Amino acid sequence: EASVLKNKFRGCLLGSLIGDCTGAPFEGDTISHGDRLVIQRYYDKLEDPTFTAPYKTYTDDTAMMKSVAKFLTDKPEPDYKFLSRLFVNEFFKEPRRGYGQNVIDVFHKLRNTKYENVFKPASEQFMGAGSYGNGGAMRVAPIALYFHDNYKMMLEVASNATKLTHTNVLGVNGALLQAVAIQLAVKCDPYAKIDPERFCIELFRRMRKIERVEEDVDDMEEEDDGTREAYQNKLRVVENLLQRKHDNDLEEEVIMNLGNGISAYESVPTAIYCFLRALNEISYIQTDNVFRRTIQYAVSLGGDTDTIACMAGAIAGAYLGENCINTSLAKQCEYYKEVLEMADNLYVAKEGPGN
Ligand code: R7I
Ligand code: MG
Ligand code: MG
Ligand code: MG
Repeated sequence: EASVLKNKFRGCLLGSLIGDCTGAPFEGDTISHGDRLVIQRYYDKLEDPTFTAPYKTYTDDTAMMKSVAKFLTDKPEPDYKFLSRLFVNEFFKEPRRGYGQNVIDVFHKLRNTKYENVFKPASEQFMGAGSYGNGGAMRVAPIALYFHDNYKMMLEVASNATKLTHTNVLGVNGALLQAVAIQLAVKCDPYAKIDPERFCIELFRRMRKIERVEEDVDDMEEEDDGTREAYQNKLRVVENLLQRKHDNDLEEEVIMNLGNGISAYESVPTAIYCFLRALNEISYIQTDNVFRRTIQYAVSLGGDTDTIACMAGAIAGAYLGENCINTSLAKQCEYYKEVLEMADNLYVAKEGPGN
C-alpha cells in the first residue's frame, strides 16, 4: 500500500538522521557498563516532550546523504558529476561536520581538477588501494529507497555513488551490504515480526552473489587476501552472535568480532547486528520501542557511534516506518523537518505526484 511505503521512506531517512545526531556526541568513546546508564538517561530525556535543549547537530553522514537524495530527485538519470559537485559544494559550505581526512583530500582534488574525471581522485587514494572507510555506506539510504524495486539498478548506482570517494572493494561492498539490508527492511511487513536469523541468511545469500561478481571481474580466485568473502564471513559472525546467550561478555565479543570502527568492514555488519539484536529485549535498555532500542544499543557499543547508529537507524526506520519513531526524539535533531521533506520528495520522484 502507498502510505505504508511513504512511511517507510520517511522512517528510513529520519532513522538515519536520528542515529547520526544522537550518536555523534559519543563518537570515538569507549563505553563502560556505567556509561550504559548515562546513555539510557540521555535517550529518556530526548524522548521527553517537555525536555528543551539545543538541537543535536548532524555530521558528515547526514550532510552527504542530503546530496545523495538531491542527486536522485533532481535528475532523471544518474549523473555522477552532479553528485560529486553536490558533495564538494556541501563540504566547502560547512567543512566542520566531522568528515574523514581522506575524503577531504578527494574533495580538494575533485575541485582542483575541475571534475574532469570524477572517479579518478578517489581511485588514487591510499596509493591506489582506495578508501575502505564507511563513508559510502553511511549515505546510501536514499539509493536503497529509490531503487527498492529495481535491485540491479540499486547495486549499480550504490556502487558508483560510493566510488566517487571510496574505491576499495571493502568500502564499496560495505555500502552495497547496507543498501541490501535497507531494501530488505523496506520489503518487510512492519506489523509482522522479523526472524533475525532468516534476515541474516538472506543478506548472506545476496552478499555471496555480490562478492562473487567482484571475484570474476578481478580474476582473483587464486589469490585470496581475506577480502574476497569478507562480508559473508562477517554475516556468519552476526548469525552466531544472534544465537548467543546474552551474558555480560557478549558486548565485548560483539566489539571484538564485528568491530565498531570507521572502516566499512568494522561497522556495516555491526549496524545490521544492532538492528537484528534490538528486535528483542536487551537487559540494560529500558524501552518498548524497537527503533529507540536499535540506536541506543548501537551507541552503547561505542566507537563510530554516529555512523553505526545512523546505519542501524536507517534499517530500523525502513522496516518500522516513521510512525514508530518517537516524535519528541526526532524533534531534538537538527534538520529533521527537512529530512522528512527530503523523504517525501524522494517518494514523489519515485512513485509519481499522485501518490
Ligand atoms: O569513510 P569516510 O567518509 O569516513 C566516514 C567516517 C564516519 O565515521 C563519519 O562519521 C566520519 O567521522 O568519518 O572518510 P575516509 O576519510 O575515506 O575514511 C575514514 C578514515 O578511515 C580515513 O581517514 C583513514 O583514517 C581510514 N581509512 C584507511 N586507512 C588506511 N588504509 C580508510 N581507508 C583506509 C585505507 O585503505
Ligand atoms: Mg559523522
Ligand atoms: Mg568523525
Ligand atoms: Mg562516524
